[in-house]
Amino acid sequence: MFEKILIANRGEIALRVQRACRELGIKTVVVHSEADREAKYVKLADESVCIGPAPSAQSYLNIPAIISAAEVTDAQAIHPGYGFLSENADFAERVESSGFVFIGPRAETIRLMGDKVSAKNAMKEAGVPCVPGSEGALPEDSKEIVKIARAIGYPVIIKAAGGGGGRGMRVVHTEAALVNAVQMTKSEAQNAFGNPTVYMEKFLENPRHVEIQVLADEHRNAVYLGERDCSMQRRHQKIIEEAPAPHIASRHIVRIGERCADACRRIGYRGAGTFEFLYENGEFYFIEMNTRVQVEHPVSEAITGIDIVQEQIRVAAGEKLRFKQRDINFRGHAIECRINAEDPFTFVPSPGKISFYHPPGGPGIRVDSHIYQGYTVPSHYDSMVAKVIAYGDTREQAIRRMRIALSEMSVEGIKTNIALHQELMHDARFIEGGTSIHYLEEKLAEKGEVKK
Ligand code: MV4
Repeated sequence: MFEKILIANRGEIALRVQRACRELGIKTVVVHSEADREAKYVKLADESVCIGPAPSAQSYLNIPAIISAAEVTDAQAIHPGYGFLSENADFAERVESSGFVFIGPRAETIRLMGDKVSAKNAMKEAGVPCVPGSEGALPEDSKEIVKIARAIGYPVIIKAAGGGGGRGMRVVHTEAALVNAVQMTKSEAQNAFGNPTVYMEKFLENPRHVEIQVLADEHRNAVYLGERDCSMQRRHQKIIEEAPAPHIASRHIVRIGERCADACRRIGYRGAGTFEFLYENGEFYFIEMNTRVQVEHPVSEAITGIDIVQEQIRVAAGEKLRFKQRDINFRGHAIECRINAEDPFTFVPSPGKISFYHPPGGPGIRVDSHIYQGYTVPSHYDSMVAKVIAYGDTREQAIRRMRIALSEMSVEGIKTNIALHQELMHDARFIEGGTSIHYLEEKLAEKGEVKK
């Protein structure tokens, strides 16, 4: 096992990784920007290194500074967390070529999944069901493009190979709009990602976002840790995630989960990963794979009892997975609410000093957060300040516990979205379960609180 790990991230996930390291008896180095110098998790680490000024381009994305920090502190491995450099194949490569272990998949795998066309091809080949669409990239010839769209049937969606997470997409409803839409998406893709490659899919009008968590080692062992429903989102920002996904029979999860684990073995996947699916009319359609630990990993930890971050570290050190699929039992229900420092009506970020903080607690409640009374939420980064995870034997119990937790929780001095979560925990459609990716935006539009 490693003796010392460098954590190349900030906020709650830097603390989360630190806790996993501590439990494994591993020393930690936290790198931080000038804006995060006073953060408590920085002081809790065994060592810390300032890697640059507040803007992430000069700190959390500064590859040479992070590698140097690993060198001067004698760390053996680097955990990238989520966001920032976590899915940057060049970073993974630089980490490994500098003699450190990258806690994540091989650089080659990150690159394969980063290109959405090659990711989809690889998954199709591995037997994972995908959204019907073009065979790989769209050709140049307009007539060919029109033919492909006719075969798929309208509406279709044009997506950039370099995109993902909602960036670089355009829905097309008619043949008249098609060729121009492809040209526009290509030129935007060139500007945004330096890659004009686009592909086409059938546009699913009202799907849910259901993802499968996997864990794999270097010895071709792979398991799935069930699914998460992440449909409750606004502008591609998830705000509530839960596991299991309401109203999906477990035999369907077993079938798709086995496919994902099998795909991991075939491509030689290593570490934690997520297969993202759209779920509509009882079918799963693969869209993208995430090659990092995700924000919402705690709900899967809650229903399986497996510490995903510790397992990431173990497999990065070359260990074999300590469990087979048959050893994994799914039990109970977990819901995560992302608490953001933002105006609950306009969604404008609300950084600043936290004048009072009282976190919730009690049976089945977990809070993953780096904040404390007196902490100043910097304006330079993501607005998420805490995750509240409620676990119960049933979904109803998890909801009841979440309501209590939200009512106990108090964050003053900045605005937060706690009131929105409290409202959603009493929303009839949420309580019913199984709402689509459009539900939250429709609800907010009805309330007249969305400024477009
Ligand atoms: C789609 C889709 C409908 N049909 N693909 C958006 C994020 C990116 N990961 C894929 N996305 C979508 N792809 C087809 N063929 C609808 C979305 C989508 C979406 C997906 C997941 C979660 C939230 C979303 C919000 C809007 C659109």
